[in-house]
Amino acid sequence: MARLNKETLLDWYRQMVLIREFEETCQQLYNEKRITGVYLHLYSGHEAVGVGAIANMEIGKDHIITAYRDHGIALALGVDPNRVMAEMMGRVDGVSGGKGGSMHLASLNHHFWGGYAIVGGHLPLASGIALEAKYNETGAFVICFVGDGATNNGYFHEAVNIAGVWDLPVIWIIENNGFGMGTETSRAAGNPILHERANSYGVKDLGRVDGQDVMAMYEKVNEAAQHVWSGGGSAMIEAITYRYRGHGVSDKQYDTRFSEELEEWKQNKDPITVFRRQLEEKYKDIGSELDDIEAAQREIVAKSVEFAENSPFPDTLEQLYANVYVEES
Ligand SMILES: Cc1ncc(C[n+]2csc(CCOP(=O)(O)OP(=O)(O)O)c2C)c(N)n1
Repeated sequence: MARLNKETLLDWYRQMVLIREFEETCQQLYNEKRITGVYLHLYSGHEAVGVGAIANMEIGKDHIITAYRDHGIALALGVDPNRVMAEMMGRVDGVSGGKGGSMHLASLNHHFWGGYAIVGGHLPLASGIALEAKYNETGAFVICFVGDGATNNGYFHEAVNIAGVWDLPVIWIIENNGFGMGTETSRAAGNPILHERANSYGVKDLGRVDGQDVMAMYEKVNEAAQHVWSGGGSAMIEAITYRYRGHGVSDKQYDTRFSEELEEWKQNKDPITVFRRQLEEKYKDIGSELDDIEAAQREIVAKSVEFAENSPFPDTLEQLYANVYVEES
């Protein structure tokens, strides 16, 4: 369990601000055609979910895997923002050599296994990674993020079931942001209380958590980690959160279609504002420290853009084929 002292809490604040700043910069770069492609799925609004969950991990020991809304996860793990931004721009210094782009971030050192574009496709991998950890008795667990929409995909049911059968050490975190693309959760799920699906597969159902509150998120995932550490196997959490941007950058209708609801979340439940308020209540005169943190993150993101733009595209044959095929031995 992390020591919840001032230093730790400030670090969580730093991570959340870094993610927001990074994502909003990516949106701007996309508008300016400095980041290209059809897909770019931003994490703005979800920051407390990723940061609160990851705070429970021993980085480099425990494992983590997610879908295509992956930039915030990489940053919260401590992957270098320069290399993440370079990947956004398809440059050779990107974390995946510029060949993965926004949806395929990964980092071996951080045990961050991606970044998957196929909805639900990463879920069986989560169970597989957990099987390795259990078989080799590494003591590691796997955090697997899954969107509300992806819980309706067959992979979800197969992967959670096998995790239930074999008591695999996976913490399933459903990021329920209310939408799968433009479809509201309640219109796509027969039972929209998504965490209850755990019960069908013998997985510990830890219920819902306020995904806008990083402290609540940290504590809930800690409860899941205790369950896994005690040998109880898999656990499931449903984090209620909200997506500030459309499904991806090419989703042009979202802001106008849901403007009132969106504004309500931004005004009253923003994860960074909520946490700032909590910190200001706990520590007197912390305001200027928080302002300094914000300015520093703006600077880091601005530098990452510079770094990325100075990095070349992968255009030699060696660069293009590297890490694509495994050579037969
Ligand atoms: C197998 C498959 N089916 C459909 C799609 C198209 N698609 C991409 S994202 C998405 C919605 C997923 O929503 P959710 O799991 O709630 O994640 P969120 O985008 O809200 O984070 C769909 C249908 C896909 N990529 N893969």
